[in-house]
Amino acid sequence: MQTLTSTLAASSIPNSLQEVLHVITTTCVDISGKLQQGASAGILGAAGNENVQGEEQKKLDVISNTMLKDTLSACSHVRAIASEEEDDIVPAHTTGSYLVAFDPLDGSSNIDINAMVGTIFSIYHQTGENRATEADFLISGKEQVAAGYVLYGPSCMLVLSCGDGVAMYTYDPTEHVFVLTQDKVTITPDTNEFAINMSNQRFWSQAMQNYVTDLVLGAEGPREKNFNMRWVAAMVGDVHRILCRGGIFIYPWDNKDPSRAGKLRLMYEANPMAMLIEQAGGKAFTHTERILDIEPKEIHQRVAVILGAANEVDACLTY
Ligand code: AFP
Repeated sequence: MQTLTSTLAASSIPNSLQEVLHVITTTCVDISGKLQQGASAGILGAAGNENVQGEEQKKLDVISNTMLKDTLSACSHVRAIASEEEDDIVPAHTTGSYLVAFDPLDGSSNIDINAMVGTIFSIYHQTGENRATEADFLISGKEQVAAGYVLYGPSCMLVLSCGDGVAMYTYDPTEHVFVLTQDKVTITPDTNEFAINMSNQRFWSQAMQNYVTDLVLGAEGPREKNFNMRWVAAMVGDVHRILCRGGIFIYPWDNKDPSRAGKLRLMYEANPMAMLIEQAGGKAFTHTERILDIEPKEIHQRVAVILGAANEVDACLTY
């Protein structure tokens, strides 16, 4: 049996990065435990405050964020963290070599209905010994040394890339280990499945409306094949489905709030997912550029996201 620990130990990944990954994954197992307790522990529902982006925080958003912040800040290899639930970056150790950005609980509207949620993370290497500032985090996604997510579904899964493909691990609660259950994950370039929040259709650009209209026209339309639609309302769930059986996921720009480039956050949603998708042979773009090439301007920046099966992303971009 190959486990996360044994596969990392057999790789050329530096021990320091292995330790950071160990901290993230063991904390996520503890978050999974909290999620399993759910209503019985009185930890469902709203926390009664908003995050920096004006979104209502759930109790479990706050709990997961605190757990990851505490454990990562205690790890000597971590220079600083950035989180969806923190207004500013949190400096840790000036001698640490890694910056970690994370969404502690993606899809938090799913928490109260006992549906899929996950933790998304992105890791950068940094040299020097300065006290970290926000500027240190403003690095394009192609510089990530590792990215992944832990999915809290019927089973708890870790999906990870350290720049050499994508591996999936399933947590075995009896042995307390992540077991390697799929290596070298690949996304087939063609698909007949798309994921988009259709209720926003009237707010999209005309080009995006035309693209989705053609998908929905199916075999009778210009695409000449039928498409199926899925929407988990947690990017982590939609991306996981695409890594398992293909598809395209889109959260486009819309004119509900034209000042926002999109709903999803670049640093701890789009970038780590783009790395996983590209490492699995797919593509990840905004309307105009490759996500991993974007030079971030601030840690909570938003972007439009079009990712998944390579040929379908290309087809979408032609519109
Ligand atoms: P929350 O984590 O705030 O619930 O948002 C989840 C998310 O950022 C992303 O994971 C989903 O794909 C998307 O929002 C869902 O958005 P809709 O509310 O438009 O379905």
